[in-house]
Amino acid sequence: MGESVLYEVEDGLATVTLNRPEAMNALDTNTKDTLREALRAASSDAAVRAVLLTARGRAFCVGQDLKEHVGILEAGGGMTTVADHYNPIATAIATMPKPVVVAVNGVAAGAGAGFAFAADYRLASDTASFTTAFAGVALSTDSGMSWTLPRLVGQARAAELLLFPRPVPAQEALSLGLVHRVLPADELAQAAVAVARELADGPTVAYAAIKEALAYGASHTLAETLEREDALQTRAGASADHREAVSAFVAKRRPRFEGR
Ligand code: T3D
Repeated sequence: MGESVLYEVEDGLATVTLNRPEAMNALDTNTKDTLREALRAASSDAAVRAVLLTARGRAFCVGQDLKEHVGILEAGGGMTTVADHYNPIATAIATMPKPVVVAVNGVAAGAGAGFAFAADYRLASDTASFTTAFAGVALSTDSGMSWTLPRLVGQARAAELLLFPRPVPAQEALSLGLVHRVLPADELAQAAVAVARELADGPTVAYAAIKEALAYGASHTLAETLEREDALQTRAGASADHREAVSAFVAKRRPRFEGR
């Protein structure tokens, strides 16, 4: 059995691959530890300008490894994994200062769905599905799902999906706004790399500012948001990529962004 999370960086694109296909990429302690550290590495590495999160096998990720979890419960262990893993992982995805693309290749359940919802852009295979799953095992929510899900589908539908967990097929997920694109299974990987590559070659400072502005605007007043937009636009406007984009526009050529 190899590493449960693969991490590779090529030309500014970090690819993080869940690699426990035999366990439907269930999140055991080692997988959660490794995923958290991979995302932290991507976040802090200035050479990384976009992140692609995906998985091997027929599932994307079925959430907490319940087979490991039952052992912890039987041994009288407390629940520390939300603080130790799910919160840092969801935070790393949502606050990554570069775009995060997720390629959902199969079922995404519980925290697995939560990780996908925390990302910036979601592509799904036509064989994929999403289930909140938590209530099915008598849990509430984690991995930021109570924050992301209502923002994606609205409060009423979020409540429905959390109270009555069921696998939502990819096409329905598309119409609900849970994913941006659905592709035939054999086209998913290539399409996801193309999207992630475009973002990795893009204006990284502006992307980080866009992410920060959206997150800030979601929970602040208009006046506060305008003030933050001013600061963020000033930051983006001072970037080399902004100067390059404007020069390229005037010269009628394609810009070449360097991510600074
Ligand atoms: O402390 C804490 O734990 C808090 C943190 C919680 C975070 C969470 O993520 S809680 C939510 C945990 N996940 C679930 O409850 C999902 C449970 N799984 C399912 O509902 C279904 O398996 C799926 C809808 C995801 C997929 O259904 P299907 O029909 O495609 O597959 P299956 O036949 O149910 O499962 C195939 C195998 O995967 C099976 O193993 P077996 O019988 O072949 O040995 C099944 O037990 C295993 N599996 C599926 N989900 C998990 C799992 N094994 C461990 N953990 C799982 N989560």
